[in-house]
Amino acid sequence: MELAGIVGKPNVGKSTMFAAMTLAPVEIAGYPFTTIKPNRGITYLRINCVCKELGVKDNPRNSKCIDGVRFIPIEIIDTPGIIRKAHEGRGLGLQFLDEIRQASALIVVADAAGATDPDGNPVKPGSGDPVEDVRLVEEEIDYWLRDLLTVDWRKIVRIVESKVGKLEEELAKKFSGLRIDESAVRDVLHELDLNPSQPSKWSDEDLFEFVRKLREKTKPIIVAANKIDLPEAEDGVKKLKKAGYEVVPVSAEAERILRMAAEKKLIKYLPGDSDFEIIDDSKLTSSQRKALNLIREKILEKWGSTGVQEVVNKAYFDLLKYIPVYPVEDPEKLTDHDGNVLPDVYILPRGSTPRDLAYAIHTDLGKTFLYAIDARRKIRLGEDYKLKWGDVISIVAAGKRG
Ligand SMILES: Nc1nc2c(ncn2[C@@H]2O[C@H](COP(=O)(O)OP(=O)(O)OP(=O)(O)O)[C@@H](O)[C@H]2O)c(=O)[nH]1
Ligand SMILES: [Mg+2]
Repeated sequence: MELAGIVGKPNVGKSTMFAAMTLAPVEIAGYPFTTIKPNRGITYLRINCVCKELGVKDNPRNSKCIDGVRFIPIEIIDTPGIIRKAHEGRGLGLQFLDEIRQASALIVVADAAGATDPDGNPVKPGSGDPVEDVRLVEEEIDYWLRDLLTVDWRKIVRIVESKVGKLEEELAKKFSGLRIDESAVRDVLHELDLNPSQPSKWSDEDLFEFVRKLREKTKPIIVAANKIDLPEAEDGVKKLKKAGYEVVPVSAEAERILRMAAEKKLIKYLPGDSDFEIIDDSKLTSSQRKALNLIREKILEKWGSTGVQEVVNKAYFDLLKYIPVYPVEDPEKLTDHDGNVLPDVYILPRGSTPRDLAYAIHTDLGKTFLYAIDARRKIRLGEDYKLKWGDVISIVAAGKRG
């Protein structure tokens, strides 16, 4: 399952967003370092399911389908707050970043309302700088990566300069636990024009620049500009966008309230919806009614949604450019071997082929892959066919169909 990490300065709303995404009961409080250990949970990407277009009733297995909306699970991790010099041990340090080494994307939560100082202490809204919230986190992660590399740097230099191994290979080996491969390493070495045969000549700045670029390439970030329910956030969102970040305006607290109200069957609301429906008005207390009306007026009508669903959707579908694909065994009935209609959805990087899909389902299926059928058009696909958004694919493998 894909993994996304939530990182950020203390007290910006990381755990609130995590709670809204997962409905897990986690600690939330208005002071720094409330979270001291990472929280893990499951959240979902939201897409329009192909069941509607194909006019079938589906029986999802690895995902959920609610009123024609498909929800695809991903793993999400909420982490403790990061402050400047965390890599030197300030605050809670950075050890906990080990837990998000495998993340495909990072969600950096910023306090768009500027209601916290650089250490996460509450201040008058509008006085904190949300752009600094993101920069400090990026830089601390870069120091963390640099320090990881520094531990083995002399060994790597020796291996490379005695021609026992190549720098690309050694660096890729070093970072393989971080989902960083040799081609990413090679690209960065090339872009920065760093000499791969004499790493002993690299300066400290070269090393830092190298990990910075490597991080940008392999762990793209999306900024969740939180607290848009506060008026000061409007300016903060603008500043973050101007700084060039991929920004989603968010109210984690509003999403948490809506999700909990939906869970209690007080309202009809799916994550990512632009409005909700009150199921039975007589069941609401007057303060609940007031809170819901405020959310509708101040967030949904103004910003289009609470933004929380958009954060993960944008990370996977825009930033990482993944596409959803539906594998089926029977291309006529669109079922698996148990007769479930459109049972599964997989998300794959754009440019993936049916063989890549087979490997994503199971290594054995990848190895025995023969060809694939486009179940919509009922045609056999060529070896180099690039999968498209919402493709329904039947894989034919040696010895079995899967
Ligand atoms: N106005 C507003 N406040 C929010 C929002 N989301 C979270 N908060 C508040 O921000 C404070 C911090 O929330 P947490 O979720 O604990 O923040 P955190 O980033 O996990 O904090 P640490 O675990 O200490 O790093 C709490 O008082 C929340 O109620 C939001 O969307 N709007
Ligand atoms: Mg927290």
